[in-house]
Amino acid sequence: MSIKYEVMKNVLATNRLQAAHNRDFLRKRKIYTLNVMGSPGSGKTTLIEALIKELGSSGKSAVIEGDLATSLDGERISKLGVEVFQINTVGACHLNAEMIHRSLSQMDLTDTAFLFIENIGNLVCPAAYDLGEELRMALVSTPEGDDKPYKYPVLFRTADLLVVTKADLLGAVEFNIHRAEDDARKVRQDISIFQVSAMKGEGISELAKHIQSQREKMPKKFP
Ligand SMILES: Nc1nc2c(ncn2[C@@H]2O[C@H](COP(=O)(O)OP(=O)(O)O)[C@@H](O)[C@H]2O)c(=O)[nH]1
Ligand SMILES: [Mg+2]
Repeated sequence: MSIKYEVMKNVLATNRLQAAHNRDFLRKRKIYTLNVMGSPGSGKTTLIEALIKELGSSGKSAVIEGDLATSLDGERISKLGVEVFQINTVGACHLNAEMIHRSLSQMDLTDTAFLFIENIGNLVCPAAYDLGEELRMALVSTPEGDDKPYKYPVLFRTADLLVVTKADLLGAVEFNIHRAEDDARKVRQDISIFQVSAMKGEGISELAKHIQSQREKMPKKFP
């Protein structure tokens, strides 16, 4: 019993060290990094595409795409002309800091201002792993149901931002936006909340402005 506990503790401690190293590397280059988490189909790739376009005038973006298999999302994103690195975890249900470290060493990040990391689609495993990001973004799409922040508290407790996606479907599905927001604030009092429809372009400029302003607050000096 205690042996299993020790193993998990060591895995997370090693991940934390690697994440701190990634964070230093990225901060030194003033690259603002976002860890995008949510269920499969919650709209992660579509939101990243919309944000890259919206943020275009504020700086270059790059993307690390995490998927179990295929490079479908990586190919989608690369059509926008940005640097993309596709990771296939071959079964693992989350990205870890070592995977990000290896990706960073193979990417051209010259003049990159924003780095989006699309995590593996689920609301459980990614929560435990710091990747070295500045901002943790948790997505809930309206068709998934408003109970997700209550049912998956660990993810929302560690998230800085709740993004309710597919807001254009609010009238068509039963999703109580107040319940989702209240539950998210119960697990993380200071969570910022945005409602967007990447399909209709609604809420994207507000979210992009928030990301830009957070980047400006990044620490300027490092040891
Ligand atoms: N109605 C609606 N559908 C969306 C929106 N954003 C994404 N989708 C659709 O949701 C599906 C999954 O989107 P995708 O971005 O691939 O999700 P991911 O698996 O989380 O990366 C696709 O069919 C998208 O067209 C939105 O704002 N509104
Ligand atoms: Mg995707």
